[in-house]
Amino acid sequence: MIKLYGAIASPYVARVLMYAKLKGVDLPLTEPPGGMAGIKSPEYLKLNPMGKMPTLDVDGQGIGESSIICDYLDDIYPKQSAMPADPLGRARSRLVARIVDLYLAQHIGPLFRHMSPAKRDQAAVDAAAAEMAKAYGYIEQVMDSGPFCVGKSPTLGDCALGTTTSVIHQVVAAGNFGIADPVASGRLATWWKAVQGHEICASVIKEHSTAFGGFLKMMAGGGR
Ligand SMILES: N[C@@H](CCC(=O)N[C@@H](CS)C(=O)NCC(=O)O)C(=O)O
Repeated sequence: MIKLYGAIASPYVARVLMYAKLKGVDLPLTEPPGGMAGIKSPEYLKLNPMGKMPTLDVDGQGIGESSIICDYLDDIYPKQSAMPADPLGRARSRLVARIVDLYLAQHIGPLFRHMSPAKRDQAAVDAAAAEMAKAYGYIEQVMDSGPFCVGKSPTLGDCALGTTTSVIHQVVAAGNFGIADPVASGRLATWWKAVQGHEICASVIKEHSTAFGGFLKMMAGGGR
C-alpha cells in the first residue's frame, strides 16, 4: 500500500498530488509518522533521511524527492500516463522540473527572508529576482509550442512549474517587492493561462495556494 506524507501548503507535495491526479491515481495525503510537525522525527527520517516533504511510503519503505516519487508512480501505473508520448517530449518535461529544482526554487528563499520592507536588503531581493527571470528564460527555451510545457496536456513539468509559480506569485505579492510577474507575457503567459484553465491543475493549485497563503499569514504574524 502506498501513502503520501506531507502538507498541501508545500509546492513539492502539491506537485506530486497534481501529477497523481493527472494520472487518475488516488493518493490521499496522510499525516506522517511523528505527526504533521514531525518531519524531523526519527520515524520520518528513517523513511526520508533529508527530512523534507513529500515522502511516499511504500509498505514501510520511504521514497523522497517529489519528481522521483512521480517517476515511481509512472513505474507502478504505467498505463495511466501524464507524460508526453515521445522521448524528446518526456526529456523536455523532466528538464522543466529539473530547472525548477536547480535554478528557480532556490531564489524564493531570499525573498522570504526579506518580506519586511523595514529590514529588507534590496540588493539581495534584486539579485533573487534577476536569477528567477533567468531561470524562467531557460524554461521558456525548453518548452515546445504548447500550450502546456510540452504539448497539449499537462505533464510533470507543468506540475513542478505550476505549483512553484503559484508560490512565487504569492510571495512577490505578499512582500510587495515590485517584481514583475515572470509569466506575464509571451510563451510563459500562454502556458500559465493553459494551466489555470485546466480543471485538475487549477484545483490543485487553488488548494495549495490557499494553504500556502495561510502559512504566509502565520509567518507575517511572527509564528512558525
Ligand atoms: N527537492 C525536494 C524539496 C522538498 C522540500 O524542500 N520540502 C520543504 C517544504 S516546501 C520541506 O520539507 N522543508 C522542511 C525542511 O527543509 O526542513 C523535493 O522535490 O521533494
